Amino acid sequence: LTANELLEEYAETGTLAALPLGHFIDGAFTRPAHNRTLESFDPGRGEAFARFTAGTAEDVDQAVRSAQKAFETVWRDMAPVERARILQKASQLILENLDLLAVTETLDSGKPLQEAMGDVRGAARTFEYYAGACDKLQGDSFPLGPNYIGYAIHEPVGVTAHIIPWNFPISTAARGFAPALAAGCTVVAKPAEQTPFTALLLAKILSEAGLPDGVCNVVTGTGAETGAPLTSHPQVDHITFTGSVQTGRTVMKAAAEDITRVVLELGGKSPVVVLADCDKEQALDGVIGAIYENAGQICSAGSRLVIEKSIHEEFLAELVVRVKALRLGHGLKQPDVGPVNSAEHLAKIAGFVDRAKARGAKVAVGGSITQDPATGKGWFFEPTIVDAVAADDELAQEEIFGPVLTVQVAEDADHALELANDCQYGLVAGIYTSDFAKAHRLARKIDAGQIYINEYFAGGIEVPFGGNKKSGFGREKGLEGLKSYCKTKSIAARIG
Ligand code: TXE
Repeated sequence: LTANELLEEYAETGTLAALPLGHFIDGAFTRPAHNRTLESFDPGRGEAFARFTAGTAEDVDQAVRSAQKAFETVWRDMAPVERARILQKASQLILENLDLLAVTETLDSGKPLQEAMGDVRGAARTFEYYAGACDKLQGDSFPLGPNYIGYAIHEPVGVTAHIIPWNFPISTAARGFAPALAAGCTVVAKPAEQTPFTALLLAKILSEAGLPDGVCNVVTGTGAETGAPLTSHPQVDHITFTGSVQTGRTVMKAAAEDITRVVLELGGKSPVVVLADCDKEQALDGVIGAIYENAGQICSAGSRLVIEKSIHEEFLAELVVRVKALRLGHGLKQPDVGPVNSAEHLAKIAGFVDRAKARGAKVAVGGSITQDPATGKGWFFEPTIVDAVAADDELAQEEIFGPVLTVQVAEDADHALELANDCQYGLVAGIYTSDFAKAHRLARKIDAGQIYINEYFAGGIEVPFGGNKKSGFGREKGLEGLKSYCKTKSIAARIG
């Protein structure tokens, strides 16, 4: 299957029968006996374009058993350098399949093709990074005196479940699979029902890279029928969940039943603090990218601009000019801003803005549902800025997960800090200032898992990522992300 084959079929029929249909279990695509299917939609047109299997608890059980067997018989005890070679090969094959994966991601999620290509390159980089870490998972030794030996080793936790959201399907899959596999764990994943295809393709690519059968399995379906049986399966040893606070709570309760380890990466309402002494161009670019990339559907989107009063009017005027210049369109046409992922999600975003208008909000630009100007189709929301929002307004507190920027005006840096922290979430924060001492003071005091100074989304797979407060707990990425998939065993022996 190539990207061109997909594009030709899509251009001719508007659908894709060529995509894999079925789960990926034990090294092969499998269709369960019942084979009930669901539709996946192209958000850029608002129309169904492909079908996928609606998994059941039975399918999940088959996948978990396969992962359990592969863990015990082949993967746990494989020499780390051998695991490294497979992950490195996977990285290379992901890049060889760049176009196929990116086109599939764009059709399924709606995101602009250039962003999807960035996500696929990021997935390849993630496998490269963790390939390098496989044989460097060193333990420790303890000074117990001459008559003892004390040391600790890191063992893989076992079968890991990965519940994946629709906003970064391949990135989130790679971010979970690569460190889990590097640590010696096996995988059962459940992609979001809106975007099932790239996780399936990734599992197939891993298999082509030499991953033994059963080490990475993907079961598609809804949260209730497939996700819930996976997170409550007794043979699952670790759950990596990325999604909403509400579902995160349900997953944590399921994990509590069996005392299963869990990492929760939930939502955000992240502030971008822009101080009067910043480099204006740098800050304008940063603020635009922070909220309009992926149409704002990013857990770490910079959705609150906290701006120092003395530059508020001037900065906002310039932002509005730039927002008006953003081109909307179908993801395959490489627009500045693509559609949002579903009709329900579009309605949710519009609900936030309509309620704000009813409260008398100052909408500086945008504010309405719209369509692809080329076709009159698709689920689009205008890039929007709502100015001078009070700290207790729902626009400043709730995750909208769309292209809607909330502006909060701060008297000075101290007030900006207060506004930045006045929120239930604590995922990331951006700071724009030319005063490095001020930047680091704020960075220390803002309650968030990661801070970006003078470049929003700075850093890559090397940097640990995760939330504070209602944004969750546990860290992914970096070496800390690898440790999530390990359990430390300490061994102390008397030798004298
Ligand atoms: O999330 P859910 P939804 C936020 C964002 C968005 C809102 C709702 O604000 O508007 O959440 O999105 C699976 N047991 N984020 O409804 O339900 C589900 O099938 C196990 C932020 O899509 O959390 C999907 O695979 N799994 C976020 C995944 O959970 C279950 C990314 C996420 O879906 C399940 C996405 C269950 N009972 C949404 N119910 C981020 N942090 O980036 C559902 N799922």
